[in-house]
Amino acid sequence: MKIILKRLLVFGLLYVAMGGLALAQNPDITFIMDNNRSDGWVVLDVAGAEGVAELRVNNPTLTLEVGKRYSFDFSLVNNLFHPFDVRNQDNEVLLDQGIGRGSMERDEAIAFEADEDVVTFTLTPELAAVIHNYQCVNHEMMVGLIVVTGM
Ligand SMILES: [Cu+2]
Repeated sequence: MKIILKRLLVFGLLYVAMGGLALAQNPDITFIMDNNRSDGWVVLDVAGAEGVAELRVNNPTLTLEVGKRYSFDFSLVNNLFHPFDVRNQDNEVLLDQGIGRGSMERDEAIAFEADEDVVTFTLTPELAAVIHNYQCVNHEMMVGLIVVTGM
């Protein structure tokens, strides 16, 4: 009887742990991105939140909330021409879609993931404290501010 209970407990804990991990990897909010030639980033739509970016204008300010997990969907963007990154106020790269030079990419809590179509990260308090703008690596004009709420 005791063994059965222990097994149930172990499986229960495993189940909870794996559920927690899966949840941590799913974005709360997804920005569907496009580019207006090399003039600007454009947000076509946002899933999971409202009023956090003006849609279909160049380089809208993005409002992000501490603790949420964010995805940026670049399925419609050629990322070879328009690689995305996130920077601090001193223009230093924090998270980088392209070649992995961002200084906060290895932070486990941020759980940064990137490929040619999607960039995903969790806005931890540490990241929120320094995040400032999003930028196309190749085009100076493609830059927009990031505003943080919930600090
Ligand atoms: Cu670009």
